[in-house]
Amino acid sequence: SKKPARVAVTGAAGQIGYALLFRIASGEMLGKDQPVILQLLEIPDEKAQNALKGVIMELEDCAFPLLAGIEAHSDPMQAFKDTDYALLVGARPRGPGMERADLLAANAQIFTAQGKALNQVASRDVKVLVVGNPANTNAYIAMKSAPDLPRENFTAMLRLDHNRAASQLAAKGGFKVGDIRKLTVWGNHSPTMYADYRFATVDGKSVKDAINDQEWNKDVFLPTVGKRGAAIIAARGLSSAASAANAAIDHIRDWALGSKGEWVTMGVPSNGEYGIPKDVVFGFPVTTEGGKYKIVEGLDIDAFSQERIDATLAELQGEQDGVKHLL
Ligand code: NAX
Repeated sequence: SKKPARVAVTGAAGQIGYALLFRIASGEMLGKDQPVILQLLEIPDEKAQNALKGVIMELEDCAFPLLAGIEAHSDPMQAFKDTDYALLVGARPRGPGMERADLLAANAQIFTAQGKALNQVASRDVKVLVVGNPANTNAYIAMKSAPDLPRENFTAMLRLDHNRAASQLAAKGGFKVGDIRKLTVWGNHSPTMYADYRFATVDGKSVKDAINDQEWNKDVFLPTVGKRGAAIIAARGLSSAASAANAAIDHIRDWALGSKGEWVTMGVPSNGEYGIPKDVVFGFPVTTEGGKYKIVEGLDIDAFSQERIDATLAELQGEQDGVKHLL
């Protein structure tokens, strides 16, 4: 049987963690033949560590055949030791009266420390997914703090936005959601993201032509996808967790096991594609194969799309400028 993969998850006692860990342990992320060792990180706070113990008890009680080990940690240097995958879910949420700059600074501290720890102790091939917000900027900070690891191994989660967009399109066009191909979301994981279905197809036919409604795109689709997180908070009283965990599973599964030629959306450091400055962690359409992703190049960017891409890029650069002095 296969050698177990080491999977580190931060924020493991949080709500996304609770929706995520059981699916990783059951083989939904890395395959039904791939044993995993979970290396779980929580803050040292007693309440968080106790909650983590409870989650671990439940993981044990599932008797997952693929779960080859579980570790609880409060120090990233231990949690990231030899890890093959790092899902950075834990982050500092915005507290009452907290300014945006404070939020960026608090997260910069977390992701600088975690980037440094990954740099020192993780597998040299570690695949990193940042879920904790602001996800793109946190991924950028971790990447910059880990100069000895390949920069392309640091990614941010745009997959929830991608999946939300797919679901809205399916409802509008009467498609099966699983039949939609070549959809993407450009930019920042924030309401400025640009979900783009100009290239999307169902059974080889254009989704844009089938819907043929630019007003709906601009006035309904983009705001609905962009504000979906807020709509879920308003309805549930809690932020999206199961759908976020599901997107994290999709992201890593496709990266590790391949997308078989299909496009998926990942937030990845730019190499200059589409005029996005190098190293900005940006949502792009990618295809994946053999554990590597490749940005889909050569797509036509029309005036409307360029405007949207510029806006989400400007927001991201503002975030990056806000943390540069901390790196
Ligand atoms: P919770 O507050 O339920 O859980 C977060 C957990 O992280 C807590 O248990 C906390 O103790 C822990 N934590 C905080 N700092 C840590 C650190 N330095 N090291 C280890 N653990 C730490 O939040 P949850 O709902 O699980 O959301 C987690 C993060 O995902 C948030 O930042 C949230 O904004 C972000 N999201 C990102 C999404 C995306 O698409 N990229 C969508 C969903 C979600 O909103």
